[in-house]
Amino acid sequence: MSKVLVGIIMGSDSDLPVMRDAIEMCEQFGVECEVDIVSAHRTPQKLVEYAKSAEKRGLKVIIAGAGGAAHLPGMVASMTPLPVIGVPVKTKSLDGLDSLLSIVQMPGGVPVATVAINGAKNAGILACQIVGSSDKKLRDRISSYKNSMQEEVEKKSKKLGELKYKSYLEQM
Ligand code: RP5
Repeated sequence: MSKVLVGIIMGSDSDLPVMRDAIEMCEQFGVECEVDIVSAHRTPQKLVEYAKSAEKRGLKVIIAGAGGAAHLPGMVASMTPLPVIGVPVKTKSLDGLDSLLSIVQMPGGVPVATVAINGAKNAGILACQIVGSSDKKLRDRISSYKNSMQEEVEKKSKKLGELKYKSYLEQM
């Protein structure tokens, strides 16, 4: 059994449809992750236990997603030396701007690497990149992912050149 290196937590199960992108990226790069619901406001004790035990349990990075008054990533970051990536989850009332501002405006000394609203995919990639800084094979897998994106865009660019924009749009 491989070691769990990335902890993915979220404030509510309602965040899971967004956070699944982070889980899927870890799976794609072969990085073992654990997934749990930890709420800064509804389960504060669990939050403390999770953050304080993360390093000892062997995690290397934590991804924390939350919406609204999104205190989870910052609170976790305040209690662990591990890097924390915050995912602002889009909300119904304020479109996730509330989540973004709650997560991104950390005071000096307690960083949270904040991705875009609903940017769980990038959070997953970034977590793998952090783990990959000491794992050449993982870095190679990330490089081939980047190369495949480049090839994809080059194909589209060639096709656009051939078809011209109207025909390209018609076949989209
Ligand atoms: C936050 O409150 C969660 O991260 C979630 O995004 C939001 C709403 O939670 P639910 O009311 O859907 O459980 O703590």
